Amino acid sequence: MTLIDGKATAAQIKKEIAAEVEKMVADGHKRPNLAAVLVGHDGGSETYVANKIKSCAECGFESTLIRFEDTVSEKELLDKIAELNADDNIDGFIVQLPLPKHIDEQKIIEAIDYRKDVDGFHPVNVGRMSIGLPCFVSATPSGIMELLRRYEIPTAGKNCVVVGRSNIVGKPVATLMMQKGTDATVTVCHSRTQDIKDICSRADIIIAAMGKPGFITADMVKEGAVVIDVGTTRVPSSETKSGFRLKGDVDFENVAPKCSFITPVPGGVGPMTICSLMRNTLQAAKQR
Ligand code: L34
Repeated sequence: MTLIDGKATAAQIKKEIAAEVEKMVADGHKRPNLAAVLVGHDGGSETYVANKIKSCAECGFESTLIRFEDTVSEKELLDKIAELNADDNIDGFIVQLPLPKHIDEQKIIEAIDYRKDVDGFHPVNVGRMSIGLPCFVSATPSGIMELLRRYEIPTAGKNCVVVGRSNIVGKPVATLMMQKGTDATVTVCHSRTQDIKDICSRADIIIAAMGKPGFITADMVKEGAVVIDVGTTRVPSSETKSGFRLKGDVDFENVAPKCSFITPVPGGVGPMTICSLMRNTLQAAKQR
């Protein structure tokens, strides 16, 4: 069993990005600048956005954090997005999800200029990705693909089962896995799927992205399978200072011994998500 080290891989990629940025700067270009909009004080979002801002510094980027209370109106948020769209200093920006219930997430996503949409959530980017055109690919799916590439995990003709059908992970990662060049045979399972255990147990590659801690158990996993765990749910824990710990969608302890490759939580897909965002931001800066 090989443990896929997302943290180390992300650190390596950030070094590569930083080297490229220093070259750009030496050539007289300005540093890439990423803005992040954070609404409210959700614990997970706070951590993820803080990690993104920290990664900007590691990559030699400028960053701008814009905070709103969770009472912000949709109009105020849309006004800020219009401002960021027009701001020449900002190469790309994200609006961290989830947003409070009174705000229409889709409306927010569609207000972002797709050329600055480094999250790759805008329908233009999603559409371009789905037909294999250059675009911003959303960060979690592209981080997963990068891990498969860097660990030289074969995908062509393999049975890949994606569990979860969200717009930000399940759907795009299924699309990427089936694309020419990757060539997996993809099955997507979700909450209404029948015989999910049977389907998973035939998979060469399982990508678990439904946000149900410990859902994928050892009896669902074939001997020698590759397991990618996208879940990061906070569960109560008496063993940590914070009072919680992160748990993936995979019952790691019992599944890992059966796998050829597996990602841990934390330290697997999470850090790669952030590093893909850095890559997209660099690309945005180059394109402008
Ligand atoms: N707009 N919203 C927008 N873009 C995104 O790309 C995200 N996502 C998801 C939630 N909402 C978003 C993230 O940033 C999930 N996500 C994310 C990012 C980073 C990490 C996890 C999820 C991460 O850094 N995970 C670390 C542990 C962090 C901790 O200590 O809590 C890990 O090792 O898994």
